[in-house]
Amino acid sequence: MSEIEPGVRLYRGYFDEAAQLALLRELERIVADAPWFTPTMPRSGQPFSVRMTNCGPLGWLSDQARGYRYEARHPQTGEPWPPMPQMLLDAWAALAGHPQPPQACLVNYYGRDARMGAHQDRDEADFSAPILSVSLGADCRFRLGGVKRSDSSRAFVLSSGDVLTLGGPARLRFHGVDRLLPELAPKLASPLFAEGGRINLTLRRVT
Ligand code: MD3
Ligand code: FE
Repeated sequence: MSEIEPGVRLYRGYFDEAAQLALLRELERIVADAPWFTPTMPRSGQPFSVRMTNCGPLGWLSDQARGYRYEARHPQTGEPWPPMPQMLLDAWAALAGHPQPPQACLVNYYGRDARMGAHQDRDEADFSAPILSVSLGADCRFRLGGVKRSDSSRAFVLSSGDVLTLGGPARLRFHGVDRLLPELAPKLASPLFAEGGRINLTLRRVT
C-alpha cells in the first residue's frame, strides 16, 4: 500500500488476475440483471460518455428531470439492484477501516473514448466513510485535484486490479478520468470487454 496523498491509499494489484476474472464473472451476472444505462446531466440532458449500472442496496443515477441521486431500483427495469459480490464486501472490510458495510456500488464502463470530467462526490449524506474504487481492464489516466475546482491537480495511472481508498481529507477532492490508455489493456477474457474498455467500481456509504 502507498499513501499517495493524505487520505488517498493506492493498493496496486490488490486483485490478482484470477481474482479479476472472478470479479468479472460476478459483474457479468450483475449486468445481465441490471443492464447498462446511460445517465444524463441534470437540466441539459447531455448524456454521459460512461455507461453505468449498480449493485448493493442503493445505486447512483442521474437524469435530466431529477438530477444526481441514489435509488433502490434500476431506472429502466424497476427492479432492485443485484446484491454486492462477497469479494467486494471483503475488500471493503479489509481496507476501508469503517465499521459499517458499503451501501452502494456504482459500476462505470468506459469505452475507448469515454472520460469523466473533474467533479466532487457529494451526493452522499455522510462524508465520514471513505470511498473504495476498483479498476478493471484498460489502464487510464486518473486526475486528482484539490477541494476547490481551481486547485492544481496531479495525474496517475490506474491499472487493472488496483484498489484506491479515498477518505478523510481526500473525500471531497475533485477528480476525474482524462482518458483511457487502451494500448495498455490486459487481456481479460470477458464479454464485458468484447470492445476493450475499462470498468471502475466505487463502493460507498450513502446515508
Ligand atoms: C477521489 N469514478 O464514479 S474512481 C465516480 O474511475 C468516479 O470511474 C472514477 O469518480 C472512475 O464518481 C474515479 C476513484 C475515485 C473515486 C472517488 C473519489 C477518486 C476519488 C472521491 C474523492 C477523491
Ligand atoms: Fe467521482
